[in-house]
Amino acid sequence: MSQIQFFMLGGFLGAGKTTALARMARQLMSQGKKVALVTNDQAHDLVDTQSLRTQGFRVGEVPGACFCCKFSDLVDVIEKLDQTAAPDVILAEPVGSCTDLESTVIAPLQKFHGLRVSVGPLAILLKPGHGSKILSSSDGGFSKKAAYIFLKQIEEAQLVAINKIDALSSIELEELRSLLEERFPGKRILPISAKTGEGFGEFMTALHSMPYTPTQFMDVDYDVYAEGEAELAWLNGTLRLESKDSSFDLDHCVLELVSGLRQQLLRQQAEPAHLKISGETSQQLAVANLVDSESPAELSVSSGAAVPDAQITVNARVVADPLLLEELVLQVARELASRNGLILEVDSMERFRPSRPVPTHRFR
Ligand SMILES: Nc1nc2c(ncn2[C@@H]2O[C@H](COP(=O)(O)OP(=O)(O)OP(=O)(O)O)[C@@H](O)[C@H]2O)c(=O)[nH]1
Ligand SMILES: [Mg+2]
Repeated sequence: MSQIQFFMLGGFLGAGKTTALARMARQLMSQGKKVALVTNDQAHDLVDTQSLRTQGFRVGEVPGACFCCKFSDLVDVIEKLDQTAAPDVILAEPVGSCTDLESTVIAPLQKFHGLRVSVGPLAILLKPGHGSKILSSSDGGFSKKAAYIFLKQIEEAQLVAINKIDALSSIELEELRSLLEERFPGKRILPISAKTGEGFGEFMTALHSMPYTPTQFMDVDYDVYAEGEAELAWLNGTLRLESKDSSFDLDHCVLELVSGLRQQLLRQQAEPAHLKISGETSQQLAVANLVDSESPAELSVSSGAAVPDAQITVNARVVADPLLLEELVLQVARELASRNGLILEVDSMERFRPSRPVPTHRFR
């Protein structure tokens, strides 16, 4: 039996990991490979899983904590995918506020499951918006502790892909590259766009030609890491919207929700790391995103549909008090419902600060 190739693509919240994994999967599948994906986040009801499954991919999910703290769940998901889908390649997306992945996930996978799984290099996507601020020593809207996670992700990566170059001028890209080279000399850097595919061929070639090479394992101050993670409050909500008369525009609805929340967060000076809101029916999916306070809300998955009702899922990571975040989400949803003649029901609302990461394994 040939080994399953396992690639993990890290990077900060909203860097474009899910978008890139979908493109990677499509590219590998067009070469005749069987591909499965694994999503991971601190809570349940993940917009990423929904979005990838709607695109037709085989997706396993590790919800409830990061891969490092749920290592055996990750292994179970890999085994299940192996039995049910026999993939040649598994692409995995860790939580965007997670670091120390080499010593807690990559090296343990290789040591304990290296016969079945061939582990690729740890690659990350660099998020330009927050990245250029943090690398040029401003806080980027976060405290130094959350910025610490951002920098540690870069430090441990074998390959750093500057994503979203379609949205950067050549001067902005060169500035970002110089900041990276100055701070992390010798790091392999590639510019890509997960959205348009620019630079993707080189990125895929690099991933395949760079075997995972164990390092000394970087130092991580888990007190700072834990406080940085906790700063980024989680909110996971599921709501139902139903039209009082006929139907409503699903794309417009999720976009309006994200834009409304953006206004509220700006007012509160609460920096969003990534806010995702999906609208789903049995047939349709729309997803709107907000990746920082300076960018507008945008639609990443469009349904083009008018629907009588929909389930709305909110996944938010924001520097804010979780209770305030919940209040703002409910306020914006109520306002949207009353403006558009919709009935709003709140099915579930979970909000918390992620607890301290306690990895199952931590190789030193
Ligand atoms: N312009 C541009 N936008 C992109 C690109 N890649 C991703 N995006 C957008 O960035 C937003 C976040 O993308 P995701 O793929 O969900 O990011 P992620 O890293 O998976 O986010 P988390 O799972 O929350 O950590 C979405 O609105 C995407 O459409 C890109 O190459 N260019
Ligand atoms: Mg994602």
